[in-house]
Amino acid sequence: MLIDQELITEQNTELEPELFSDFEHLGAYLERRGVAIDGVVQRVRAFTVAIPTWGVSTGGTRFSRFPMPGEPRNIFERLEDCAVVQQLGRATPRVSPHMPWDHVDDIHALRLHAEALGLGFDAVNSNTFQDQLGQAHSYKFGSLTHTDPAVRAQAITHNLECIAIGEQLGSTALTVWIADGANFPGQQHFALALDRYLGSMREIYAQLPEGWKVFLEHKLYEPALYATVIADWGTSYFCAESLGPKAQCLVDLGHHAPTTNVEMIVARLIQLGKLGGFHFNDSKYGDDDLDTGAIDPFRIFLVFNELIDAEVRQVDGFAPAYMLDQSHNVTDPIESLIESTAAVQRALAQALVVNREALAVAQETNDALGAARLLREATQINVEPIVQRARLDAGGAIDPVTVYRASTYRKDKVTTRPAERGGRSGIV
Ligand SMILES: [Mn+2]
Repeated sequence: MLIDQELITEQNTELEPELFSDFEHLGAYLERRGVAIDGVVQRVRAFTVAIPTWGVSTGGTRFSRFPMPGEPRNIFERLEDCAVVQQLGRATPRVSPHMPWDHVDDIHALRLHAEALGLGFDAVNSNTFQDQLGQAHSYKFGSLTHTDPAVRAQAITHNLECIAIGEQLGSTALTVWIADGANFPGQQHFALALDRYLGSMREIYAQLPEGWKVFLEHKLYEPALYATVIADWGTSYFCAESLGPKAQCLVDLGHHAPTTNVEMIVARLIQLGKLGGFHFNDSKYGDDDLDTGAIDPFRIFLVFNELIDAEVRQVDGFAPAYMLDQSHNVTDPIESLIESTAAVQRALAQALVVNREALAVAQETNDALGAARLLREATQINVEPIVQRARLDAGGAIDPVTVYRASTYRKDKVTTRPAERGGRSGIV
């Protein structure tokens, strides 16, 4: 255990009387509304969200990165920090690696290291948006959609290597996000670029092992600032549908124009049977990669409202993969990941207490205000005791950030992890 279990127990013992009192009160309130609180706690407890290995390092912007003393310097140390998030919060048992950032020669040793920390591996992310040292061809003008077949072949090979590594790590999915696009009108032939993408993806798709999925992650803009090949959910859906049943769409909340109705995209992809999963984060202006729930918790709730609706309707094959994808520039990433996990759990709990029968009646009878009231009421309920109880029952901390701050974890790491020069920013 990376954080002294005594410290957790001590803090929990102190906070339990207040939590149990709040929980009882909330339970009575929910019971009057026809909701059994224990069922909601069980659902929140069963919910897990993956964390990205790059999320535990300090992020950065185009301008700078301000590394935090004691931050992890390699995948083994990144896994340790991920394990702290899991030990305190108990909702993040899997990590999503990024290749080649997390590459090591001994993949088996990496898997064992993760297992020893109580962690498993989620989707493997390929990286063809930057050049690596010694790489034969540059991705400056694209990767899977590049005009030169040799560049495309190199990008395909990298994705196949990611699958091979993923198989050794126990992963069952590959996430593909490409930065390919254009910065100038006329620079790229739109149709030919998309054709080349599909051609490349078909070769990757053909090598997917049994039981695997490939998630196609779309993004409106950046680094291509005029046109991006896989810019929106419509293009993503078309590609996933063209590729076959193992290909699904991944929704990164920050990868849309600021006013886009993301929950409606979620509903559409559910209806079309192509919702593969999420990268949760929050934003105010663009792909800000801020902490989930930091800016607009209502939007996260509305996304979960669609997810629970799909679950209640038992939509065939509905099993999205959940992950956080954030850039922690000014906080301790461990604290941000703990808080963001709680924000997702809170949205889930609120979506679970929506009176769906009443909502269906309001929708069928065109009671616009009544429908809106039902959603608003759910978000006004303080579900914190449910989230805290779920964490406590799972062996975590009632107040994980306070326990973390009371520990000497980061302070110890400042000594044992002397800073290295350079380092990457890690935003995808
Ligand atoms: Mn993402």
